[in-house]
Amino acid sequence: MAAGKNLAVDTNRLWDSLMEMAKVGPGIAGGNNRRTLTDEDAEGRSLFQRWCEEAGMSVGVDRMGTMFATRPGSDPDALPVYMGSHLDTQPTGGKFDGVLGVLAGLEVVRSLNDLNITTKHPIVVTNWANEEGARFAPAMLASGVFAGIHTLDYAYARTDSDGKTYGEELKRIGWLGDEEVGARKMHAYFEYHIEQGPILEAEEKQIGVVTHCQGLWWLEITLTGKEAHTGSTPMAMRVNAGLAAARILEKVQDVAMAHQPGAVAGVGRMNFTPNSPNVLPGKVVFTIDLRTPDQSKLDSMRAIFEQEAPKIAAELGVGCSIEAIGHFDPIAFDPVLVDRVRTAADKLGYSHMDIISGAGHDACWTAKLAPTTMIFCPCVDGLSHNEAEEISPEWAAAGCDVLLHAVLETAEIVA
Ligand code: HGY
Ligand code: MN
Ligand code: MN
Repeated sequence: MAAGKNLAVDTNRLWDSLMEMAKVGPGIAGGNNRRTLTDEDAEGRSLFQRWCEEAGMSVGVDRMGTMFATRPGSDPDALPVYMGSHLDTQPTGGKFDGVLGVLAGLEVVRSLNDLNITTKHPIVVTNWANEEGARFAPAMLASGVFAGIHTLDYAYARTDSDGKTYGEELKRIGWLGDEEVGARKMHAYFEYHIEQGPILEAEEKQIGVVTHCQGLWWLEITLTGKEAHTGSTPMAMRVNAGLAAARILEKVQDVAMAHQPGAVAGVGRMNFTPNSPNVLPGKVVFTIDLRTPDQSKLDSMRAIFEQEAPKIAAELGVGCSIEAIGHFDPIAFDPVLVDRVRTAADKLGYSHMDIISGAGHDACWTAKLAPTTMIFCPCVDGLSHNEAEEISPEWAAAGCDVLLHAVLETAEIVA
């Protein structure tokens, strides 16, 4: 039985939930600072759990702290259809990155309850732990363990800038669950997300039919120089890790431009030690973020830094080590599910276009386990990872309607 095209979610209820969650871990400029495994994250998790239970769902938690809220189906043996994203944010994050996908999943369930619809497959709404990787690198850590990319021990040992480990902090906030990570099997996975780029708004499209996600490398570079007085040390006697870092940073821009079209590269975090204004750094650590949908370009950009960064450092007598702390190759999402998203947008009369995701998502890892795809809505000026991140209630609801219909098509309405 197909869902009638008038089947829609409750825009105001979805928007109210987004605004309610935005009050948890507020930023300093209207966005959010709800970094993973902080007390604010714990508060957001409890709010989400309460809402799920009020909607009649049971909530399970795995040993990475990922939350799974289940709405039963008529066939308990049928593999569930999963929806989800993440409630953790960047330190200067917006109100919608990740949160929209989790709360839209909740809104789909709330709407199914209102309409008294029963599906054959159970439906699960997921809050993946530590998608952002801002506090504990790499990004998509919990879904990476779920997909067998990382071990649990590796994940538990990841440390934040204060030296606290993921495992300790998960226990401290009381969200260490008992489910084995990755034991759950999926019939399909849908992730609804803001585009985090300018294309849909510029093209005046309401829905992004996400066909692929670009590949990524995170290369952590550690440069070892010699601490010395910035005033009294002659220039010829310096072993200047800061200068080596500056030259490599310049190369990041050059390499991205040399791999156009479609490549991007940047550095968002750099730490100097001892980070004192009149001490030349003994150590500089920074992460190079390389991305492109083109596999050969992705491999080429990484190879250039593996060769060139040590050379640049050596010219200055500076030591250099490189650790790949994040990686996934370009992902093609499931064509059947992609077409269901496109068909749902058509049925609902929403304008849409195919699009490749510039940002990484937990869907990149679930795609290795089960048929997976994504839905995008536009965001104002394409801005994200910024407290001014903004969408409209209408944009939020349009994508949620498409999610509702694509999920129903996959979970099969029985009554
Ligand atoms: O880095 C990313 O693309 C995602 O926002 N974690
Ligand atoms: Mn996200
Ligand atoms: Mn993000």
